[in-house]
Amino acid sequence: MGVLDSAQDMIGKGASVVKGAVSGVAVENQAFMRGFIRMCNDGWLQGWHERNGGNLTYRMTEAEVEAARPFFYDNPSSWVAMGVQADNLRGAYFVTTGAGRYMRNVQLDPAFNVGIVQINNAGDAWRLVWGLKDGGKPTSEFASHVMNHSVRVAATGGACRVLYHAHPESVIALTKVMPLDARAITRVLWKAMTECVMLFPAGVGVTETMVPGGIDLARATSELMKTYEAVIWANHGLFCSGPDFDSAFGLMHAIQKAASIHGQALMMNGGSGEFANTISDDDLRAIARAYNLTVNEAFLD
Ligand code: 2HA
Ligand code: ZN
Repeated sequence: MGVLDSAQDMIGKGASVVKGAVSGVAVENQAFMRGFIRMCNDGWLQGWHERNGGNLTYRMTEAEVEAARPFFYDNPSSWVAMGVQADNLRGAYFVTTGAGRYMRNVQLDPAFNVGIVQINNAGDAWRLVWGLKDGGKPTSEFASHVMNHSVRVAATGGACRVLYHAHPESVIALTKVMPLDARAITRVLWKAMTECVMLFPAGVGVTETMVPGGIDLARATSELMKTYEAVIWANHGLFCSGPDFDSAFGLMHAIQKAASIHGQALMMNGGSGEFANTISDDDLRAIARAYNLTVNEAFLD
């Protein structure tokens, strides 16, 4: 082999080695993961994620799974039973925040704080294929997320991909002073600002005060999620769904803002909910008509 041949050989090898190293974009830099990381950080900056509060899951597309697959663990974790049967999520892959890990830290170290889990073909167990380094597990609300993904996937013909849980304070405060009734709370939120009925025309569901991370909370939420895109957990927070990060985050943001406006208006009004200027039921109907929305009539007077 001449010098030239050997040099060509080296370049050839070098090129293939380099190609191997860069043939895939690191999972942390892929668009779905950048969106996930950004949402965690945005929620932290909003003040919705004290300590390890809140959690986020995202159902990946097939193309995203294929782009991430070269970086999956050679040896995934063993299968862990979920105690949940999700027939329409068999074989699905989810990005999930980690139990006991902090939204605040996601941006600094995604592979420690976030993982990718695969659901088995029976639809009743998960295993870790990427991230959640050092023995991490999916969020304590993972059963709730999977059960609710299953319900929202069915309710939206497969459009729903994101479930987001946070502890927005004005929403939690609202549940201390209002009857825990979907109609009563939805009406207050719709009437806080004119955009609300457009953003959640079905209204929001509400649960009682329940044990966080428990199967009862998961079940109660998934019953409500057949109807609503968002469910308030009394004295705890809010659970929102959506087809993408922007809409799920936006829904959380809008409901929190509406609750905050209502609380401020009550304070300015000496605690009375009889406001000088309010949004009437006819106003709500006019908005729904103008934007061709199917508003939940049962929540209108
Ligand atoms: O992930 O918010 O509801 C921590 C929680 C549990
Ligand atoms: Zn919580």
